[in-house]
Amino acid sequence: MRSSNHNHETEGHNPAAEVSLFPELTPPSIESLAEGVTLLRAFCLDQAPALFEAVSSIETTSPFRHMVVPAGHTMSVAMTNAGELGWTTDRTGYRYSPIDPANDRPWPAIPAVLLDLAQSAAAGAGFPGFTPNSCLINRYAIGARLSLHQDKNEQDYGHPIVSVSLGLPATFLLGTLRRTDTPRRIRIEHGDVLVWGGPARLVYHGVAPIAQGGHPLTGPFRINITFRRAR
Ligand SMILES: O=C(O)CCC(=O)C(=O)O
Repeated sequence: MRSSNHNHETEGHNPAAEVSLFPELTPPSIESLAEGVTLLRAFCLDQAPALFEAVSSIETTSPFRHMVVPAGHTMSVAMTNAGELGWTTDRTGYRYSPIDPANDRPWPAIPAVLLDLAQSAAAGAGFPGFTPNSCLINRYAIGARLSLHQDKNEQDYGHPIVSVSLGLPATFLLGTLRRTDTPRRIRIEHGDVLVWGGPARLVYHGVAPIAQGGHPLTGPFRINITFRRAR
């Protein structure tokens, strides 16, 4: 559920505020942000608790961890994976691996509720027949961020990227194919799904530091689930 912007704490201040005690459902909508970039607002709002539960089950086998990038610093975002191939980074480079380096076991399978969502969101954004085999889960605490980057570790850029957001809102930085262009700032909320592919598959993108807050489902976190066809 989307949390209300109204303040319930000022007793007798504004009778209309009572209405906000009953959270409104945001109607789903489709926004084209650029050629090949589609924002499906509130696309998975009603499934959010089941999606979060699926993330919790993955986390019991392959816990969130803060990975180290080749340049040597530790990422502020905590990550884990599901699927045949998981994205990892360490001092030696970025790669997809069938094995979780934290426990030397295969990553957990992608739960059906996540896979179905990825496929229906991709189809809704104009990419039917998407068959992801990699599901990267990013957990942002307050202040965590992801700097501007391209997703280039996949073998075939013909497949889109599907990115599901739960919990705290974020400012998504949507760049272009040129790193030097100033990215647009797009507000992404709980239940939104962003899909990019085709001519936009290699756009630079990132996430601004997560603002202070709390969410009824995820507490002090934003959870982002991205689906890719890695090979
Ligand atoms: O958290 C997000 O919204 C974006 C995640 C992302 O850019 C990535 O996993 O490459």
